[in-house]
Amino acid sequence: MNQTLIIVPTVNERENLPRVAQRLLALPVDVDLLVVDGNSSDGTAKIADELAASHPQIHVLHEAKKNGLGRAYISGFQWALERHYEFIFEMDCDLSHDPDEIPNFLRAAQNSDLVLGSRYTGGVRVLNWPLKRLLLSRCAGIYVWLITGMPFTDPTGGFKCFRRRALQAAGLAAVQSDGYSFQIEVTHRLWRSGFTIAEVPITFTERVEGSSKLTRHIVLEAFWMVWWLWLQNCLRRWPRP
Ligand SMILES: Nc1nc2c(ncn2[C@@H]2O[C@H](COP(=O)(O)OP(=O)(O)OP(=O)(O)O)[C@@H](O)[C@H]2O)c(=O)[nH]1
Ligand SMILES: [Mg+2]
Repeated sequence: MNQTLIIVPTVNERENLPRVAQRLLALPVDVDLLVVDGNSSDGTAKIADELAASHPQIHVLHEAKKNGLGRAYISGFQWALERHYEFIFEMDCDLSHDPDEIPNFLRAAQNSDLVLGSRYTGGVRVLNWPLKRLLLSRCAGIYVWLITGMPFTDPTGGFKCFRRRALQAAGLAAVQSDGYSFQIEVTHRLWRSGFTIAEVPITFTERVEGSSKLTRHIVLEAFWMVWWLWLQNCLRRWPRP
């Protein structure tokens, strides 16, 4: 068993999953892959099972239904904590996140509890997004900072690496949200408890295959969740002393 686990949630990622798996297995560092499939209707789960049957580094969790990104990651994190993984990644299965950037995260994770991939640190690195999506993402980051004080440039991003100790302390059972809000909530729980969080620059590319699962509900959930997080931190805009 490797020290590093890449958790990849999937809903209808038939075209992308084999490519993601192949890119991960070709990395210069050894990693395991956990696919958490939300009952895809396009055969993704079968592809995942076939990949797992031929590669001992690949594992699959099958959810009974599409439960949202947050639930998928929480199942994946619990699976990882029941085993001995030290570096536990979140990564999308749409190739928006470049697997070749994983070694940069691992380097930063030597001295951090959580490493966030950021599209916006030191300039904007987003390819093929409409201006509307880019503005939504940038405004979300500024909004999170204004309300909660959390100073990261890309708090809604979903390419990140947790150290085992951070996930153990994150109180996953109490996490409420999905989608972008899930990303903000888990990072906020660690930030307000004083964990060390680093950002590494990433380049984000709009998906070519499959379709986005972003909905209006996901955006609204994040809008309100930010206020709830500020309340949970006793109206403080800084970590607990
Ligand atoms: N298991 C599971 N996976 C999901 C669910 N919703 C989305 N995913 C997967 O989570 C990853 C991120 O979803 P995307 O649709 O790319 O959403 P996004 O990255 O927030 O939005 P875009 O920027 O538009 O791509 C993809 O690999 C999806 O297949 C879900 O409810 N359950
Ligand atoms: Mg995506």
